[in-house]
Amino acid sequence: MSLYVFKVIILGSGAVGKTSLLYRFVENKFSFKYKMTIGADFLSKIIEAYPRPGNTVKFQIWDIGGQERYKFLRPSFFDGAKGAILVFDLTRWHTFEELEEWYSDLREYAGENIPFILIGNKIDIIQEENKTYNKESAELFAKKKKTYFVETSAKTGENVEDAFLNLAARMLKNVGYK
Ligand code: G3D
Ligand code: MG
Repeated sequence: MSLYVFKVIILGSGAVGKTSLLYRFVENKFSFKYKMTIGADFLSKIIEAYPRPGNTVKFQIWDIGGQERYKFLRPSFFDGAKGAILVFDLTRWHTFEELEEWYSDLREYAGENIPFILIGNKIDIIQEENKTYNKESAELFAKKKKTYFVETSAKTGENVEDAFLNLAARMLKNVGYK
């Protein structure tokens, strides 16, 4: 039995659902009243490690607020991160385009080696309104960077746990867990 503690950072433009995804994962709730961004603090959650049970992973997930505060907090935000989640909003394509910048910050401040996953959030709206989006581009972005793309909904909870489990597996692999 081992306990792995991993700092994870969640990145993406405003209103893509970062805080909501965190809240869904940690509390299994979605609330329209939950508007606060956690800022320099973090939320923790312990999960059974994938792929093998017996080991546990403790996520310490750091959320970030607006741009200005982000720039100010940047060094401590990235420091010691072992994994990252890049989020865009499936209903607002510019938030996908903005990911290149978040990605380059990730590589510059957290290092070339830390694993990340790509989340397209708000799939419930796409489904409900029969919308489409440029899925090929999202998949290509993930493929080029050798990672995993998943559509989630913080509102319904769809794929949220999956996304975090996938990241846990990548972080464990990255620290040499077999
Ligand atoms: P942020 O932390 O990235 O800035 P928030 O984003 O988590 O604050 O979410 C921004 C808005 O999107 C919120 O709406 C939130 O309820 C909504 N949202 C987040 N995730 C989802 C989702 O998966 N589906 C739907 N339908 N909405 C989502 P409000 O109106 O409260 O500002
Ligand atoms: Mg937020």
